[in-house]
Amino acid sequence: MFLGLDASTQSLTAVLIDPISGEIACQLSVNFGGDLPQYGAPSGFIPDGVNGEVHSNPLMWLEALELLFSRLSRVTDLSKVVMIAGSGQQHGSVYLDASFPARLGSLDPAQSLASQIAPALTRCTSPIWMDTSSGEECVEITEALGGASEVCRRSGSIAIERFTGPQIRRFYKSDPAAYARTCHIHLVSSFMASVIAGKSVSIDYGDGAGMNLLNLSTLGWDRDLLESTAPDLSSKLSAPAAAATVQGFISRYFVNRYGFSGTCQCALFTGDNPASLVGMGATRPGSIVISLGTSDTFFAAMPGPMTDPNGFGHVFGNPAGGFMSLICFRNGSLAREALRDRLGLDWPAFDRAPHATRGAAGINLMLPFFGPEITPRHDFSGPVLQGSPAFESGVDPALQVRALLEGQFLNMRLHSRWMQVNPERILLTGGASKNDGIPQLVADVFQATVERLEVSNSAALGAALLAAVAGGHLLADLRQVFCQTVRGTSMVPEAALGPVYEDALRRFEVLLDGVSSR
Ligand code: XUL
Repeated sequence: MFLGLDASTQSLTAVLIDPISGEIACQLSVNFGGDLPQYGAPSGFIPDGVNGEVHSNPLMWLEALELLFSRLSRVTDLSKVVMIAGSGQQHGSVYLDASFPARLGSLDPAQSLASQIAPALTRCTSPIWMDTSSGEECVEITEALGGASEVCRRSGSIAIERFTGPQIRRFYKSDPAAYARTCHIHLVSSFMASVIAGKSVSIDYGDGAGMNLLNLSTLGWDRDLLESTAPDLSSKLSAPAAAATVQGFISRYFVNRYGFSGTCQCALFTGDNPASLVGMGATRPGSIVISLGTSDTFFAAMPGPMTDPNGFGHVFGNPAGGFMSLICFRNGSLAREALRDRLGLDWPAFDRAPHATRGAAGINLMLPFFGPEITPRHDFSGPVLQGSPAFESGVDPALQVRALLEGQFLNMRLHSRWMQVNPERILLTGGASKNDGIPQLVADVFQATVERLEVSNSAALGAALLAAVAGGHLLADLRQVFCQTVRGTSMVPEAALGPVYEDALRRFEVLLDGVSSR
């Protein structure tokens, strides 16, 4: 059996697959807020950060790993797992001193991971992808490289606040002594893989491309980007490598504590979005994936390298080879949750709303941003509404729910134009894709057929498939078995709504331009 783990913003998820029988043997999650309330991170990050800082506690991720393995060991025989791979929320970083490899190599199964790794942390919290604090550092890196287009040409993205390079620079500037003590900088993905492999492992091309440090032409760290980010940075990063490269046997710690076999191996981890591309069976160009998570992401395998002239889109390594494009929207579930709470609805009522109001005359517009947004970049302090009095006053909550969702997908349509794809088929994944209301709305806004896969944990499934690939299975065979769309659930667009949403898109753009230029 092959185990895939996904360390996302709000939870750590395991998917265990058996490629021979074609079965998913087990799926389990640990929710950081619900299962580990002692870390004070109800949504997986430490609330109330100042100056745009959003951090998380890496020890919480370690404790979640132990809880997940102990739950898994109760329902399945972990000695049957032959390979583990995984994914992590992208861009988040972990800072460790010279003792990290030795600590990993001599973990005592009688003590917890968190207590044994904690002394190696040179920064006790980890900036994650929601962090917008490194604007100044982005400007400095951009100037040092001679402009945004040069940073983009090399790394696939302009300098972006949440990307790891600008975050590293901010750490170096704010605490140079702690930076100097740091000998290993890891992404969430490579940190978790290192712990499982019992040694400090590499960063893969998929997640590494989210750092503003990887040169996409050479697939090595870019010397000029490293130098303009922080001194001596190359010595703190291990050489990048392809996802699913086998790293060696699992640490004895997990063999002794949770019953894994000593011959179980560990492969490199990747980012959650690249893993999701694999889990959705979308590693070849042709389909667009929309993932509705804490952040919403819009991504696709790329036929050739192409960058976003407006700087919102990114190019990451595709774990199956080549590249993928990605656009991230910060106000994903965060905005849906905020509106649900503001209107006093529960999730079932929220999911029914777009269905109930389908075909309502006229499109009310909502700029669906309840906090700072990265696509487009703007410090929104709340949504902007334009429409009928019943809509603006909120007397009919369903109208607002519908406008929020329409606004989210119109914003996606607007900001994915640079990809020059007119998707005929959209694969939808993530919690909010389960009921029919939202998928039908996506089909109508994009005028494309929307399909869903059986497994909603697409990143963890993708990681499990990558583990199987590392173990010698062919991705094409695995895709046939594990990435089938659910029959009878595809949503066909209503053609009459095509011109309606064309018009809504134009009005949305005008409204957004007016607000952004203020
Ligand atoms: C992608 C991004 C988020 C995180 C968290 O660039 O920032 O999607 O990967 O899921």
